[in-house]
Amino acid sequence: MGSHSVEAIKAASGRLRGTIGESLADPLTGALREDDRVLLKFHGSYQQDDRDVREERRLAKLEPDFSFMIRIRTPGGLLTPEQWLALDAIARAHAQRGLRITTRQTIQFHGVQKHALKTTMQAIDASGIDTIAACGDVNRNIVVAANPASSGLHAQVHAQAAALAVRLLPRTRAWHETWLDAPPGADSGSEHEPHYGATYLPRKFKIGFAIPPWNDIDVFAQDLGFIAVIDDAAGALVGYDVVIGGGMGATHGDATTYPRLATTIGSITPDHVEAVALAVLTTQRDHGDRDNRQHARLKYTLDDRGVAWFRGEVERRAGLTFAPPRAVTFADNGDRFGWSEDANGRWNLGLRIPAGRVLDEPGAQWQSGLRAVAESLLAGTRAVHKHGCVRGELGEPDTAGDRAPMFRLTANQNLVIAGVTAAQRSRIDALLRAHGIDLHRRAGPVRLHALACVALPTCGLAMAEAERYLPTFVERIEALLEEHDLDDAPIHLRISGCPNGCSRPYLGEIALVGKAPGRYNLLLGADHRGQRLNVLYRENVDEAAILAALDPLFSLYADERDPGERFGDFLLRAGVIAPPRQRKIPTPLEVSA
Ligand code: SRM
Ligand code: SF4
Repeated sequence: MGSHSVEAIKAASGRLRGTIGESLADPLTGALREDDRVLLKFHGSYQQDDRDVREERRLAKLEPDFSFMIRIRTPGGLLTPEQWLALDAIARAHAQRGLRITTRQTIQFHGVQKHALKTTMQAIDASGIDTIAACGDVNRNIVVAANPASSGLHAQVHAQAAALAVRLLPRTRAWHETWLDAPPGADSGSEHEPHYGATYLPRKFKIGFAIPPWNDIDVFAQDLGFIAVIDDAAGALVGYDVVIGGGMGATHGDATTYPRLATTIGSITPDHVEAVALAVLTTQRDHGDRDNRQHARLKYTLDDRGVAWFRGEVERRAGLTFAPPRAVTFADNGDRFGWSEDANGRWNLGLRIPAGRVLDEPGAQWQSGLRAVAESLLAGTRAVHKHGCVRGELGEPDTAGDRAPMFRLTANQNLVIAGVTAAQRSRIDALLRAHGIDLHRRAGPVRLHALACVALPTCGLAMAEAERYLPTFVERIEALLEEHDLDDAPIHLRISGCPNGCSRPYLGEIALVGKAPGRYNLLLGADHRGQRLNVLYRENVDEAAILAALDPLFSLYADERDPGERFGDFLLRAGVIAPPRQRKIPTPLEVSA
């Protein structure tokens, strides 16, 4: 659907209501009307169909096997054990394929039938969560460094992100009226949208908060990123470096679309986060391309207008002048696995969930195992932690939120079971072992860090498998690495089923980007810090060709790497790959030029 029609649908929608109610009530089809499909995204849901049976049903003259994906909104990925249990129950009652932890720290349900959409939304609401603005041309789920053990200032950064998430919510009550049958107000259909206006943003908009040295949210892939600047001596959060214009999406064969690392535009004190976020968002709202959705993300506005213009516009709107940035270097953009202790003396477990899919499988009962963990945490803490995590919040603003047991989703599709006592820790270990889901103890580094987007069978844009191919491909890579005595090499692998880049593949040391069934572009040489893009190495190749291309490179790496040198960095140093077009984040000097 072109930009003009999407813009027209938004404008005529009565603040995102459209005729979704009538579409839902139509018993003759499992689908929604076309315009309502566009609007449904703003409510956190996508109409999809099972692509595995699409052709078979077409031949049988049946309509596609329609169902809906629902994405909840969990700023910073924070869920109480009660909420985890509620979501688990929803998945079993109304969805297929369990729960799916996404690369933006939230959960998706797949396979919800049209007739069950409303009940499912109501069940989500009853758990104190909603799906407002989880998709659509608005600010999406805000991602925040996931592990409380990453910094003593973790809770403070989370609280700030939480406040921003609430501030940037659309004001329309369309979600409440459509799904909860809330009575219309006097202004229903024409609510004042102070930040968005009647047509919302030209495109999706993404914000992330990183806490160095960990870049587990890939801050340079965000439209707007805040990198915490911490005075270690004082143990204080002194500000944020602000980065803008990151994004992964591209289209095969269209050089006007490209992945881009965010550019650092300056530094601010913590009290300016909201003003800067609003200034960046409204600059993009007013100047982003509303004629061409392929060119509508902030990264293109920034490249078209120039960094100096954009920064000036943000300074004017926010009423401040940026200080020079600190230009932080990160240590790693993966998650950390296993137990670590945080500043509150609580234990946090980084738990690997392959491709984020929480589902019982032979030998690994992810869904039952995590349910058992949540139940056991609840049994121990019901007395002290009875209110749960209210929608839009990230726990209490003080450090109490970090002391209560929580399920923290990571932007690498994993889970941190957070804030537990030493006694709870051993109980959790036993439960994970009993359900065969203690992968963090058993898996090699490639398996631990690999990401794959959903792709087939639900994603309408997938050109090749990703999530379903990950286990096979990881096995092949592990076997090849073993032949070169590289079993311990912590190489970051990312697979996407198409160039939109939902697993942020352009930041993988090895990445496959789907081109056609069984065929991928092979990209190599990003760093492991999320600060350098990879480059195309082989185009449109199958598995045999991918492994044949990697075999000599692993051999070279085994023989010639410097101590501790990572695979992506080695490929660049050894001249195997040319420097990527946008090789690194610009230095402050380059920014001001
Ligand atoms: Fe994504 C579209 C899944 C993170 C870039 N993404 C889609 C859709 C909704 C397909 C569609 O439009 O019909 C996919 C639904 C598949 C399904 O069956 O569930 C989809 N994206 C996902 C998730 C579930 C991937 C995952 O395996 O975890 C992630 C959900 C995030 C969330 O919870 O909000 C997801 N998508 C991302 C990311 C990563 C990130 O945000 O850190 C990116 C790259 C960053 C960026 O935005 O540039 C990303 N998704 C896209 C794009 C390309 C946007 C662009 O600028 O061109 C599309 C296509 C589009 O918007 O037209 C897309
Ligand atoms: Fe679908 Fe492509 Fe995103 Fe994968 S990268 S989920 S195939 S849109």
